[in-house]
Amino acid sequence: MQLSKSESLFAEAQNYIPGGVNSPVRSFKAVGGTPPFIARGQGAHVWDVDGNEYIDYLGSWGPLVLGHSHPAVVEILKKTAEGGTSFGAPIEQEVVLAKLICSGLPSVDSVRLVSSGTEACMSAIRMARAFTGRDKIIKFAGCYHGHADGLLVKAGSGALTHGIPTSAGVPESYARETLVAEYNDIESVEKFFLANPKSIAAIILEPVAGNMGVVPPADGFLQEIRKITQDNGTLLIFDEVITGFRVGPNGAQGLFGVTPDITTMGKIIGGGLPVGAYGGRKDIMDVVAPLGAMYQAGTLSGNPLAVSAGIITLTELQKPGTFERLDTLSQRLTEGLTDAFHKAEIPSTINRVGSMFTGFFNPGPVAGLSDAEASDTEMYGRYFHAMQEQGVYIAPSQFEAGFVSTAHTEADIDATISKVSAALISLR
Ligand code: KE4
Repeated sequence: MQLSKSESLFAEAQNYIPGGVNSPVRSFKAVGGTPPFIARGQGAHVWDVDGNEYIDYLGSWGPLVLGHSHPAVVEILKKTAEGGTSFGAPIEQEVVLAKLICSGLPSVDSVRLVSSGTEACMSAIRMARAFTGRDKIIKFAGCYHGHADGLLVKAGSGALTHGIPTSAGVPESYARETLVAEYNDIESVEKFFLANPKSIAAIILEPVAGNMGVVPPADGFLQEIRKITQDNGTLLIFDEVITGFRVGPNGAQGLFGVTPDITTMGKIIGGGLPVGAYGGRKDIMDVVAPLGAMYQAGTLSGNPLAVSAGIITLTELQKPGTFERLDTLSQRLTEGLTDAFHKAEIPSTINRVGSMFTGFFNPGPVAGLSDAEASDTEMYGRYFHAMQEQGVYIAPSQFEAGFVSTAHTEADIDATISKVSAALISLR
């Protein structure tokens, strides 16, 4: 793999951008080496500035469920841009996207669009506090809900990757309102309710964890969380920024049959453009300005380009058989990976829900954060680079999810599996 142009660009970037990247996980700090600068993407493939081609399982960290440069997405973006890119005023497409989201997610009577998942989660927490009049929240160690101060406590994703589970710059006064429980451990939640009666505004969680690597909810866990929040007058927030329209047409709440009070979204609903959203029960959403006293605003909220790309993406996903195909392709991939790791006699376990998956360098099971953290991250780093050499682009961290898109073909999957086998041989 020849990366000379990426290397010179990365060197230059570091003169002007912290770490040379606009988001820490992109820096390859966890796996070492130079991040390839991507020149273009098409379908399930990306090319870097040195001309190297990769089969892409990062999918821009989740938004690109249709793959890169989907023709219908490109077409709508061109058409929309010709009419203007932002007005700071209501547009028809906002109503169309809001209706698609409300009809897709059982918990969402009403939805407010914002520009990132961080903004969505930050606003959802503020709304829960405004609605309940309570201050404390419960999150789970290893779950990541963006970088709002009160949520950067024992966070996942890049915070976990770079070993900064509680970020610098977050005042103790903020952090103390955030109680941190253990994913898939209901007793760790119960003790907080016993110690903080009538004080907990909300529980926020990823209904399928993606930011410690993929960790599905244990049987009954989501139902137990739903019950304990109802019993205590606490709101339940599902952070479906990753899982929303990823694990099924009705998100994780549809897949597992548990309806939260509030849902946060992002990624897929913007089709690769900057987007986020929070929505929920009408009585809760009625506290949001201009209706109620909870303030939240945004210059580019409901941006025509993001909204148009989101509409096309959600509409494409509604085509019959789409989620079945994503599941079939993803199963073909993870079965092939399991077989390849087994043949190479490398301890590993693969967690998958729909078209999101993680291969852990860990004999397994990986059912929570402590299991995930016990993975061999040094081996993951070596595997990452071996896969890059083979032309397969995966997350530069053990604590992230991989994604299959509708653009992946059986040929891509089979090629990936043979490339994995070759990569694993090189690790011996
Ligand atoms: P953004 O602010 O990055 O749009 O969304 C924050 C967020 C909220 N909730 C969940 C469940 C998320 O996974 C995310 C962001 N995901 C990370 C990767 N796991 C984004 C990649 C990055 O930070 O560069």
